Amino acid sequence: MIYNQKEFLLLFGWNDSLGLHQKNLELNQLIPARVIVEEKHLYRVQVGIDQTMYAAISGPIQNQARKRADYPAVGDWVLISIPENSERGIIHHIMPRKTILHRKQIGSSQDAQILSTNVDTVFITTSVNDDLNYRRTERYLSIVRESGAQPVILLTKADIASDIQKIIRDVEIEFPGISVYAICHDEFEKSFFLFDYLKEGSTSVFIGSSGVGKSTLVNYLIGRHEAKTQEIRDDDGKGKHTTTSRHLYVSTCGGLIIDTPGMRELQMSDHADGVRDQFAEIEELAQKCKFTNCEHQVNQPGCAVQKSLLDQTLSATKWMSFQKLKSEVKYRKRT
Ligand SMILES: Nc1nc2c(ncn2[C@@H]2O[C@H](COP(=O)(O)OP(=O)(O)OP(=O)(O)O)[C@@H](O)[C@H]2O)c(=O)[nH]1
Ligand SMILES: [Mg+2]
Ligand SMILES: [Zn+2]
Repeated sequence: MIYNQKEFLLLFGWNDSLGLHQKNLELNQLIPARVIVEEKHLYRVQVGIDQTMYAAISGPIQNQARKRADYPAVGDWVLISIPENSERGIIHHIMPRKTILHRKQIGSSQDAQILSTNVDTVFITTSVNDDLNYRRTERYLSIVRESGAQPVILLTKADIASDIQKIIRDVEIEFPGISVYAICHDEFEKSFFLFDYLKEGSTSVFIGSSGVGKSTLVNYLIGRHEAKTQEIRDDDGKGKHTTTSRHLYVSTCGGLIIDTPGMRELQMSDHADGVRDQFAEIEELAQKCKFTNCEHQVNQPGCAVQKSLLDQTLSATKWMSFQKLKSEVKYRKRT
């Protein structure tokens, strides 16, 4: 028995355009549900405020699926039926996705791995210990920009920094236009900015390396210790990959939050557009070089990039990241 349907739909971010889509499909007899956990071809879906169930994909979805994106992912709205006398639902349709956060699968497969869908805000979570790495942050930014979601840089473990305000300022200078916040597990309750993002009906996801404290924050935000957390390794300060699957929760602020496993590496492959977007400033500069085939090397005559590097209007780290990302994208395009 499904109760509180309307309240559930509001809380979980259902909207009029999804309602219209369902109507146009003439699938009004099916029940909207949101995927909260993905297991091996079995999905835990939310169907009511306090009601979840397992659901499997229908035969037609299975038969027609060609790529990863044809399967449901955490964050998806799906339409399900619940066969009589069954505790398991059947997913018949995946609703259009507002945003898709993905990266390339590690290994040989080039099929994009979906990290989550229908996300409004992506918190790029990085600890202020050795994990803080501008180049990695830039890679994260690049995939977030391509997803259509809003990126926010979240610096964790502020307590271990000697001057957190300076770190915030440095990161802000490095990533102009991106909001940067610092948090600390002893003072989560002072992180008022979170209310601005975790509004009812919205979905946010925390991504970042293992051990930066994503699940610690998620537990605080859901008001209970449900997500497993674990100390980082002594020798190199890296996490132990404690969280092993993505999981969507309702936060006490009202908004939905997704905890994710720490990422081992980010492959850029398909993110050429994201790279371009993020480095628009450099692309623009390059247009001003004297020669259209300018390679922007030192001593190249009339090179606007080199000129900006010299007078420091372009940061050297940014230029290096740009070159590195470009060569990665080029490399992936070839393979
Ligand atoms: N000093 C300090 N430690 C923290 C803070 N937040 C979390 N930690 C600790 O960092 C360790 C790792 O935290 P987790 O929440 O498990 O990290 P995670 O990002 O979820 O890691 P994965 O699930 O492996 O991706 C735990 O021992 C936490 O207690 C903080 O603000 N300050
Ligand atoms: Mg975790
Ligand atoms: Zn040039």
